[in-house]
Amino acid sequence: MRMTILSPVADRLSKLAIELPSWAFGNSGTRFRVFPQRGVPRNPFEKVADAAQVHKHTGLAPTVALHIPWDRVEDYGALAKHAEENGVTLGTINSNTFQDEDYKLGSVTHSDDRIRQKAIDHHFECIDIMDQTGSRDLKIWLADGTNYPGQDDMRARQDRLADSLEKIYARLGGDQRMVLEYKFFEPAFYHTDVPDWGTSYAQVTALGPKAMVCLDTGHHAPGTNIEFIVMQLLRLGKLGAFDFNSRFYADDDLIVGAADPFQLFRILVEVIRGGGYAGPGTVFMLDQCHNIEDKIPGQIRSVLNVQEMTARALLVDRDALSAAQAVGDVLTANTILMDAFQTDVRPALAEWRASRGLPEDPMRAYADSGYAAGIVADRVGGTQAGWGA
Ligand code: AOS
Ligand code: ZN
Ligand code: ZN
Repeated sequence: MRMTILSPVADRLSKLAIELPSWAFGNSGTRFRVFPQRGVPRNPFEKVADAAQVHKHTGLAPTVALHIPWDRVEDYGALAKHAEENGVTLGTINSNTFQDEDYKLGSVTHSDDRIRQKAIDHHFECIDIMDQTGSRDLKIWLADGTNYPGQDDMRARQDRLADSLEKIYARLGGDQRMVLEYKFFEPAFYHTDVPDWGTSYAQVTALGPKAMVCLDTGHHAPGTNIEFIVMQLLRLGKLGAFDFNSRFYADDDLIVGAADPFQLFRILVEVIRGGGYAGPGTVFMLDQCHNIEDKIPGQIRSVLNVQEMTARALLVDRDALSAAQAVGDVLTANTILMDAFQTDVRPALAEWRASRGLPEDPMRAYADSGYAAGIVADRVGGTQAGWGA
């Protein structure tokens, strides 16, 4: 086996595991139009089956995240069993307090106790589901915020947020965790109640060790140094999860690494540097939508992009880098980093896959498998699952 480039990092590379979002497989779109695709899943069982295809061809995606109520089923034990039969397991449970009329002015931050309790109860339901699926993590992203200055008291909302999260946190089992995602805009545009990593960090730190921050790579202002935030959260022991995707303008939810592979590389360098790689502490999730491209190949491309940039980040010569940094050799230090980034690892990764009984070219293997034609033929009738279904 050659694999000369990757030999020194092959073991670490084999630890890469990426969690897929069930919603990436359903119909999706923008606020202008949803473009339905033929053969998309009609229910959570079919979403899990499609996600399993990604793992089958790449060996990189052993878990699937669910979104409640989109993925609500009668029997979560049956869904977990179905996942296992397909070679994957169920992962993070995502709560959803953004599609209910009651939450127009807020959910866990709402000034009306009835609505706030309803949002808290929804999270209790999510924790009950975690008990049945064996999931460890509850992911909370909130659409809460305001559109106009003066619309509501930001300070009071922050206090209600803390109180609600405390109640949800108290429900978590011994091995369960909560990850709190931040986003500085949309759907609220004047302020959001969890706009940035600092707010998420302050809130989860007040709760305790089972609460962590979730960093969605699409949720920052243009020009933000995301890898600095990664470094800081790992340093503080609070980077619980990533939502990986890529953006040109806003929360584009495009294929990770599509817009800026170098940024993905820089993020992964800091993850590895900070001890966040391949441990239980920091989950690598995707949060993407495939509005115009085919969904399963879109996910395959995404996990391969993460693998490729992980391989390059693992190749950074740490000893040489530290030595150059220690003597203030600016250009050598930068060259060491760029050498790793500019290494073409694709042929070595194809060999790496072959050595593990995986297809050298997962995109081609999926295309040749006939699965796509099979689901188009089989999944006729019924409502195609998508956002809100
Ligand atoms: C929203 O912008 C967030 O990224 C959330 O993670 C959300 O739950 C996810 O995008 C599903 O819509
Ligand atoms: Zn997200
Ligand atoms: Zn988002």
